[in-house]
Amino acid sequence: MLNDKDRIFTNIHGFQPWNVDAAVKRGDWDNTRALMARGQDAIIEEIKASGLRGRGGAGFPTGMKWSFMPKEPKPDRPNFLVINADESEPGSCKDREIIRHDPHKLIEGALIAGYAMRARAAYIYIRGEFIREAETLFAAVAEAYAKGYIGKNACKSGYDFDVFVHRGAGAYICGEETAMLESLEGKKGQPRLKPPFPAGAGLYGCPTTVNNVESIAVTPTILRRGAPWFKSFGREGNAGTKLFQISGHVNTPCVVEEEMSIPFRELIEKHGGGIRGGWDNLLAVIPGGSSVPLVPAAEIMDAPMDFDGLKALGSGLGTAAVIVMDKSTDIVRAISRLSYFYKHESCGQCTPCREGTGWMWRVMERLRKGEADVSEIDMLYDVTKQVEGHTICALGDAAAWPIQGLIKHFRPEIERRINETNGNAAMMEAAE
Ligand code: L3W
Ligand code: SF4
Repeated sequence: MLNDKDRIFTNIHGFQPWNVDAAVKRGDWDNTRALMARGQDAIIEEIKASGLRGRGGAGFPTGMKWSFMPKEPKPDRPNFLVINADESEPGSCKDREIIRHDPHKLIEGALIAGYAMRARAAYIYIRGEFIREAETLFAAVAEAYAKGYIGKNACKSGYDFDVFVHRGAGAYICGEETAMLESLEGKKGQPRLKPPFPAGAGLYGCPTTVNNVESIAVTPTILRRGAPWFKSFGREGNAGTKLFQISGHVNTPCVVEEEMSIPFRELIEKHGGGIRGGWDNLLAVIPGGSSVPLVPAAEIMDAPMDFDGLKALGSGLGTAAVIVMDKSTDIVRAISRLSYFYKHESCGQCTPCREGTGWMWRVMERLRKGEADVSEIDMLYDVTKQVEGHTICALGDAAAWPIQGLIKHFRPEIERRINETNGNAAMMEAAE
């Protein structure tokens, strides 16, 4: 269980101002030059040793990702850092809070990470709908320039580093790292085939690291307090503290920083105020944002909330957006609504996703209304398997997995609904 003194995001609820003077009082920008003076490779090694894994959904080791960047960039092929602030995953709302209330942690992290990976500049790509957040971020970046923290000779380190804020235009797919790069280049936001990974050929074809806002914002504190401190939280392979976003049928929905691997029940008791109507009323949980499969109540109760614990349940930590559903939830309707979201957000460039998301949503709607035949459940499962793993980016998988989770755990409910509708129709026919 995390004590207040071990929280990285000390202003995540905005009780104090976000501005640079308040941030400095909280410990940000404290002798950043000395952190940089440790040297680029030492910083990367420290982040590797901390066990930090990417906070954007995939959990890729952050230090390792930085180490893929060329150590001697060519003048005509500079290294770039791109920070993914296109937070659009249904249920996710943590990067928004960092930018609203603690933007200097992100900007200081950008400088340190950018320096470590020999990047010339950082581009922060912020979700188009985040209008107030973008205003805050632009203002915070201007403050950092005015103080000499970034720009020429950043923090008097002798290193020149620029930070650019780029606003998105409302497409979920631009949160996929290569679609984001296309969008930054002024093109239509459509994912690229990988490999090459951005580390080999990213923004304008140059070596690029794409990291999530939270991954970057925690790095200054890790360096100040040390890798062993960060690693002391969570289980092996799942280190650190984490921003959990608890929404849905709990008594007190919130964004909270907790120790990784905290059991689900403890997380909800301590921060979510318990389940609405009591624990017996819990139906299921989507533990990592809409792209990961749901987990039924009985299975998640004692599960450690981390990458490996949730993977073992056939789901994932994702962005740690914990969506709680009680027994009043129409679970088939909920998943059907998610299917509509993925159909709507598909960029349309590959056939299994463009056509498959539409198919999946239409069959989900038939199941929701109880109009389908029972045999369509297996047919739908087949379609999800034809989409999964056969697309350019992970959106195809993300559209398939929630449906697979529904069929795996709630098949009797789907069948009940179909039988009830058929039974009602038969009764009506007999009555006529
Ligand atoms: C160099 C290699 N780099 C992997 C890099 C890669 C990327 C990172 C992870 O999807 C997931 C998705 C969503 N050489 C490399 C390499 N990399 N191998 O590591 O890569 P990957 O492919 O495992 O994941 P991804 O395509 O980045 C991200 C899931 O996150 N998600 C949340 C999404 C949330 C948002 C939001 O709200 N902003 O988008 C939730 O589950 O479904 O599975 O950087 O380049 N050999
Ligand atoms: Fe576009 Fe979907 Fe293909 Fe991703 S999987 S590239 S969103 S069509």
